[in-house]
Amino acid sequence: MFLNAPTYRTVEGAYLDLLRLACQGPEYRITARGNNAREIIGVSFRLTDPRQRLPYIAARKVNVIFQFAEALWYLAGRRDLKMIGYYAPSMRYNSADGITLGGSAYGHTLFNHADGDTEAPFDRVLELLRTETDSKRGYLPVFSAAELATPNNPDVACLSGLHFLIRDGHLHMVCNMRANDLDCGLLSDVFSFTMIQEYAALQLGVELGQYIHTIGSAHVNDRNATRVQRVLNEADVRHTHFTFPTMSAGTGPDIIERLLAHEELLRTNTVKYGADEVARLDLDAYWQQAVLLFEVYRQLRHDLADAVGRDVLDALHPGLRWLLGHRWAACATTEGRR
Ligand code: 5HM
Repeated sequence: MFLNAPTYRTVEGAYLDLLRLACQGPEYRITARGNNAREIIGVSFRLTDPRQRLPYIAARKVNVIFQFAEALWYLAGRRDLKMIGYYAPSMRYNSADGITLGGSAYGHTLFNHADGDTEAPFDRVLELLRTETDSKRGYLPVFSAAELATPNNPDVACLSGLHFLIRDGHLHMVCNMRANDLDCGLLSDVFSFTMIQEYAALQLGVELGQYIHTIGSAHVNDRNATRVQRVLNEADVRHTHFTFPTMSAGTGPDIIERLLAHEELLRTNTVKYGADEVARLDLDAYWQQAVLLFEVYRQLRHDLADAVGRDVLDALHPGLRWLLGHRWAACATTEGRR
């Protein structure tokens, strides 16, 4: 009987198996909005340790700076292109007005009150779960029917909704996606959504539970086929793993706001931070890591650094340093490239 989603401890195992499935036996070949892709309909997986949200595969070159930026952009309930477009310039193409994102600004939908309400859906769901712990109603819809009514909508939400369930003192989350690009979208989506789950668990004062990811259209675009093959080849011969740390207990809206104030100063090149200065900031060690990542990106983008400051790289978690070293030559340290 295989009625349950297959279980993995880390996102890396699920990601690799989905790529294998799409490459070895795609159910369909599709062409949608100009993209040729291999597709499987209706897949899911379960992560028992949703904190292990990063894969360590050199051929994939994950952009962990963007991933942190996107997770924080969501948690802050934002939709401005100004911030997220700095970390992912291609997101400009999804913006109808060049100023904001639409359906894909999931945090804007989750963390701001909807028309006709005075509270954000996220806060409503937390309130519900505080009063009826076993509730099945902790659902946060993201995709909206109104998106279908906009002609040539460049940005229709791929995330249908997030479902929070507290069972045995753990916050589990089921994520429903109408569509997911297995190579490009899945990793940053799982990264951000599990950060939202961990953030919610902290607000509720419960343990982090399992993460279940379900996809309607799971696909790999043909233009990414060569890279996907390189990823699978590497996975056959090499395994690297770093343990991702636990989000700090005090994390809440105040910390996110303070952190994003530093992010803006770095993004606009108004400040430069050495590792010592970051260590003295009004943020705990967990979130200082995000500031260090934004300082790395400032050096890459504004200073056009050939070699990012060694103090900043040394202060980073070894897993983050490994990912940076495989993405940008300017971040490669002797132990960063193995
Ligand atoms: O034509 P459509 O709206 O489905 O194109 C959006 C593409 O971006 C799809 O390939 C979808 O799977 C991918 N995507 C993703 O995987 C997009 C977003 C942004 O909403 C996302 N994950 N978060």
